[in-house]
Amino acid sequence: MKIDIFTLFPEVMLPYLSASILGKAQEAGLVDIGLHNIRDYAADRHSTTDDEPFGGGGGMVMKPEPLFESVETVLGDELDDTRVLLLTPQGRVFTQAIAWELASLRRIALISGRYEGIDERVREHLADDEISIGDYVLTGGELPALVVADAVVRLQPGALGDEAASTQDSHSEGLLEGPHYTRPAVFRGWQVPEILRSGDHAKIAAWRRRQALRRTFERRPDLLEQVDLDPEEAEELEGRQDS
Ligand code: JD8
Repeated sequence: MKIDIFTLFPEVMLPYLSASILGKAQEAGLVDIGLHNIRDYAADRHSTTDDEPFGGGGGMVMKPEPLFESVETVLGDELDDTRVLLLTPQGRVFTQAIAWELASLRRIALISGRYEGIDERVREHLADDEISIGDYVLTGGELPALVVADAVVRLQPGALGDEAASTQDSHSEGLLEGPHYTRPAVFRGWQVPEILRSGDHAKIAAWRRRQALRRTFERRPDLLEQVDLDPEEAEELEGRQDS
């Protein structure tokens, strides 16, 4: 898969892209991430990328020309075969389902904006889709682009070690994870649940499933609507409503 990122701050994104799972996946040849400085595609002597808003008001607006020029130059005749995504607070909220959808594409482009806003013609005529990573306000689209890249790259086949297999299996998908423990078995008097040390793998799997269901029910009941529960599980959670 190929991911191109367009930003005014490639130097702040590079260290994270080079380290982490994103760096490993690139070294393994699972993904090729291109970083492009939008300023390099500004036409004027001062490489201007922002300007005052038509109609007045505070703040600056990102100019359309450097954005169109950078994306069209880098993508060339692949523009039509690339999903161009704009990261903005007005986008549809990023979910694991969107991550899976993007992970299946051959090529995506992520546009990270800055300033108070982006010229509307970028939304209308350059981007295919607009994504927000959540309902809080950041100063720019760099962190959102890294978040999307991370979530998408870890879904590439072979991107993680064996640990991936267990968290990507359909069984636990859509649920919050239950508790995890490691050594020591007793820490400051706090015991690891006996069942996890019993060696009974069937019982352990059943316990983990119940823990995940309970935690999801307590903290994120909205998530359960998307999860396939078997009849016994549904009945047990039903019973919890009154307890
Ligand atoms: C891109 C500029 C800052 C946004 C005025 C200054 C995403 N979930 C998210 N929260 N925030 C962003 C985001 C914020 C951005 C830009 C993404 C470009 N800003 C602006 C509007 C209000 N501030 C985001 N994805």
